Amino acid sequence: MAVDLLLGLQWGDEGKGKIVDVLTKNYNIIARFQGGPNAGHTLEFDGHKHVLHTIPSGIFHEGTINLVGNGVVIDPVIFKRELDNLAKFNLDLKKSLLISRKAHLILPTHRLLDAASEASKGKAKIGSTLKGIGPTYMDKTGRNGIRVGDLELENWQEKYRALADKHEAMIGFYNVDVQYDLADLEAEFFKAVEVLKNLTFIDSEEYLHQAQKEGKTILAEGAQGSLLDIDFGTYPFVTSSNTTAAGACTGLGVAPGKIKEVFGIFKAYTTRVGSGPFPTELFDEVGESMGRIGNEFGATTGRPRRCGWLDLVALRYAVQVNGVTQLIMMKGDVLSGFETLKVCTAYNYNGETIHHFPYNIEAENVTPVYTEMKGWHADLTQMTDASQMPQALNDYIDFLEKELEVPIKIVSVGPDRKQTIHRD
Ligand code: 2SA
Ligand code: MG
Repeated sequence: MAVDLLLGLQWGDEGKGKIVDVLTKNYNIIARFQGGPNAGHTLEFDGHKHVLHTIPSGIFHEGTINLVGNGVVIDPVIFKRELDNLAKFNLDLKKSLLISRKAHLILPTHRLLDAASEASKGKAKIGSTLKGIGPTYMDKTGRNGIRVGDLELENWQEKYRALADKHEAMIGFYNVDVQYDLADLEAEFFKAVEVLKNLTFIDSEEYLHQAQKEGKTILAEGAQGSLLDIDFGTYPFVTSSNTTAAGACTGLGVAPGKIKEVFGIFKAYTTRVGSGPFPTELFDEVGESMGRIGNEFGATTGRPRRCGWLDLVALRYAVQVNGVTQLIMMKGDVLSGFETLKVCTAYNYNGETIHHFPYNIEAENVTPVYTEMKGWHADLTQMTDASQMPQALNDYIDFLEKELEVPIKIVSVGPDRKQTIHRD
């Protein structure tokens, strides 16, 4: 049985959480493969809004198994908070939420190191979510990390102490003002670890292997977006994991040949939160209205997101790196009411027109080349069928499909589960 994959094609916040929730009925298992509590996956149904950070977005469906894969980094403190928020749903989490023993733990000192590193960079800061993501992945690749499976061993606290002490010394080296009370943070951490230990830890690669043999359907859920990938994103303004398709293989232990559909999600425009290049960013009232109408604020940090036109150079690159087989367009409803829409189809790069995503993207060397399209005025949010969509929206979609050479199968017209139009 194959594994399908769902990932963001821009700088995150494309709406992965909503679509995983919509697609969950087709799958037995939803598995997160990278990132951690830097993610904010927002789901809306029955008039309620839920933000998930580490827990996979299939959690509200009875009978679905939700797996936190080995490629994920877990902060027990935030995880406990997520569990507390789920308490009112009476879910059987011991059964429906499984955690890979090989997933790494975010320690309180990883968060402090993130803060110290950002403070030391001044204006050049990454604009991280300050959740300790970078330092935790550094300890993973530096072979110093503490993993979920270690919590089952007798001596894990010794390992913890040694690592936390080293981190404290490192924080000192940054020579910046980071205020903290480690005793308090640790008390909270150890309490949360005990809660985490009540859940089911598994050898997840083996579990997924068996599940595939039994014909179970699996959806791998990505976090952040392809342009934040540690290898293919706008480095150094990226996150510290592989957010692209390959990350699902290493983050779950699934072989490349087992991956079938790759669902690529994008917004009908573009947003970015945190620092880094963004060629189609708008600094005028158009960008401001996208942010206001689209309610563009970080789901984890509450930071306002930067907004701009759709960038097909970047999107084509993401489609290519991921091998996207089906596209899903989000937030078309936010563009309702604009007289003209612009879509970037190429870059003017150091005086030359290019169609690929270049190595060095900085405001001074990239000017987007735009194609203008007619906007639409209809309110899309009540639409349920493709036949109701205005002609200008159909033209917009046709244009994108031609440029990207991949069909757009779903158009989302609002945050609710029900505001989802399937196109065949
Ligand atoms: P980090 O914390 O080390 O991963 O930050 C590195 C960069 O990655 C960006 N990043 C994100 N971008 C968009 N959405 C993310 N999740 C939250 C959300 C973000 C929030 O869903 O809104 O609430 O601010 C996410 N996570 C990481 C980050 O902005 C840095 O540019
Ligand atoms: Mg998000």
